[in-house]
Amino acid sequence: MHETVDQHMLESILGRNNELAHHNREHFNELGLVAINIMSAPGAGKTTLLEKTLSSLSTDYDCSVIEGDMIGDLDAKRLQKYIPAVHQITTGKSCHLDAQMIARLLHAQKFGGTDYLFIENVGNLVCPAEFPLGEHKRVVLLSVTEGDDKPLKYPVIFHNCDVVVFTKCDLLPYVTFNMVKAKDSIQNLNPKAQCFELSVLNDTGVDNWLNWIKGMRS
Ligand SMILES: Nc1nc2c(ncn2[C@@H]2O[C@H](COP(=O)(O)OP(=O)(O)OP(=O)(O)O)[C@@H](O)[C@H]2O)c(=O)[nH]1
Ligand SMILES: [Mg+2]
Repeated sequence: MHETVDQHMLESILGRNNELAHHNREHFNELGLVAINIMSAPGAGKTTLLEKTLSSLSTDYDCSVIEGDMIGDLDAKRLQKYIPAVHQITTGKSCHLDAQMIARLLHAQKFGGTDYLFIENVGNLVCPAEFPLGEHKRVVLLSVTEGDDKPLKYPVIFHNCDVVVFTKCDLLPYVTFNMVKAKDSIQNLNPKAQCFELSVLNDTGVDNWLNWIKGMRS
C-alpha cells in the first residue's frame, strides 16, 4: 500500500518536473542560448572542467554558469575568477537540481545575450538523472579513479545522457580502470552517447571537448 502511494507521489513529482523542464527549454530557446547540464559523482572534476572550459571559451562567447551545491559557494567562487555570471543554487537537503529551481532563477535573472549556460549539478550519480532541467545537452563525467563498473551500477544517468567525459585520464597508468570495458558498457546502455577521454592536468582531449561545445553554435 505504502509502496503504491509512494510510487504515485514520485510519478507526480517527476511529471511536474518534466513540465517545468519543458517550460525552461522554451525559455532557453527564446533566449537563443545553449544549456548544458553537467553531472557526475562528487569530485569527478566538473568544476575543474568548467574552469578549463571558461578560460578558453569566455574570450569568444558569452558564458553563464548555474552552480548547484547542497551547501556553500566554494565552486561558484572558483568559477567567478573566469566569468562574472555565476549563479549559485543551494539545494539544502536535496541531492540534485530540479527544473523548478532553474525556472525560479530564469525568472529572477537576465540571461539575454548568453551563448552558453553551463549547469553544474550537485555531485551525485543517481538523482540528477531523474530530474531533467530543460537543458539541450546532458553530460556525465566519469573519472577513471571511480572504477569502470560505474555505468553498470548507475545505468540511468548513462542511459539518459548525450556525452560521457572520462576525466583524470592522466591517472590511467596508476589505476585499474579498463577503458574498453567502460566504453562497452556505455555503448550497450546508450549507443548514441559520445565519449571523450580527457585530462585537465595535461590537456589531453580538451580540444575535442571544446570543439564539441563550439560545434553547437556553428
Ligand atoms: N589528476 C587529475 N586530477 C583532476 C583532474 N580534474 C580534476 N581533478 C582533481 O579532482 C578533484 C575534484 O575536482 P572538482 O573539479 O572539484 O570536482 P567536482 O566534480 O566539481 O566536485 P563536486 O562539485 O564536489 O561534486 C580536484 O582535486 C581536482 O584538482 C584531472 O584531469 N586530473
Ligand atoms: Mg564542483
